[in-house]
Amino acid sequence: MNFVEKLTTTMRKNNSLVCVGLDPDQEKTPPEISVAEFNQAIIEATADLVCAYKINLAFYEALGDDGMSILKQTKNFIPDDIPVIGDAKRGDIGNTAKAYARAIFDYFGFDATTVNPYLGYDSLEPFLQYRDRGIFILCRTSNAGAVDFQSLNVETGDNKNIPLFQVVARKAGEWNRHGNIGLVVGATYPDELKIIREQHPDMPLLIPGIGAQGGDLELTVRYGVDRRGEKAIINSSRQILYASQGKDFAPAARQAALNLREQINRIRETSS
Ligand code: OMP
Repeated sequence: MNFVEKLTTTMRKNNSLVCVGLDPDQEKTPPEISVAEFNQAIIEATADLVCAYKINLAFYEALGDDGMSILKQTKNFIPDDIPVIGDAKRGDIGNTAKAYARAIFDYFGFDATTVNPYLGYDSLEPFLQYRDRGIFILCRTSNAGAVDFQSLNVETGDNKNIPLFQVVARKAGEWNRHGNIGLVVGATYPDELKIIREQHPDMPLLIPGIGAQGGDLELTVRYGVDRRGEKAIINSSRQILYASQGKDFAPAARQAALNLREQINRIRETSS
C-alpha cells in the first residue's frame, strides 16, 4: 500500500481530515510525566479521530541525546495503519539528500516527509525514489515571512509573470512521475490554497496553520479538499496538545480533536 492509499483508507475509516502534530514542548507538558508518556497519552486519546500524525523532528532534536529515542518510541506508539509524516523540511545537495532520505524513510520508517525545494530537483530526487512514500514540497508556507520569497513574481519564459509559489506548484506537477508528491500550503493563505488546489485537483495537500496560527478553517476546508472532499490533511499541533495544560490534557486533547473533526466534516458536507 502506498502513502496515498494508506492516507485515504485512514481518512475514510476515521471519517477525518485531522492530522495531529506531535510537537511536544516541555514548557507546556505536565512536569510529572515524560515526553514519551505525554505523546503516548495523546496518541491513545486521538487515534480513532485522525487521518495522520505529523512528527516535527525539531521538537525531538531539541531534547538532545534522548530526543531520537523518544521520537522512535513515539512513532512506535502510533497504530500501524495510521500514516505518520516526519516533518523535517529537508533540502540539500543530492549526496546529502540521499542520507536524509535514508534517515527519514529507512531508519525512522516515516510514511511521508516534508521537503524544501529551494535547491531544486536533484535535492528532492533521492526522496522521490521512495515511490511508496509521500513527499510534501513546501509551496506556500503559513508564516508571515512566506511573502518574502514565495510571493515574488517570476518570469516563466512564456511571457507570463507568476509568483514563485505557483512556479513551485507547477514544477511539482512536472516532477510527479511516481505520483508520490504532495504540497504544503498554509491555512493562513486561503486564496493561494484555492489557486493551488485548482492547479492540482488530485494532489494531497498538507495544510498547517489552523488553531494557534489563526488560519481560516472554513476556507481551508472549502478550498483545500479534492472533488471527493478528501486529500486535505489539516494539521493542528498546539491547539490539540495543549487544550489543557493540566492533568486532564489527554481527554482535553481528545475533545479538541473531536471538535475539529466535527467542524471540518460539517463544512465538507455543506460544500460538496
Ligand atoms: P501549530 O501551529 O502548533 O498547529 O503547529 C504547526 C505545525 O505545522 C508545526 O509543526 C510547523 O512546523 C508546521 N508547519 C507550519 O506551521 N507551517 C508551514 O507552512 C509548514 C509546516 C509543516 O510543514 O508542517
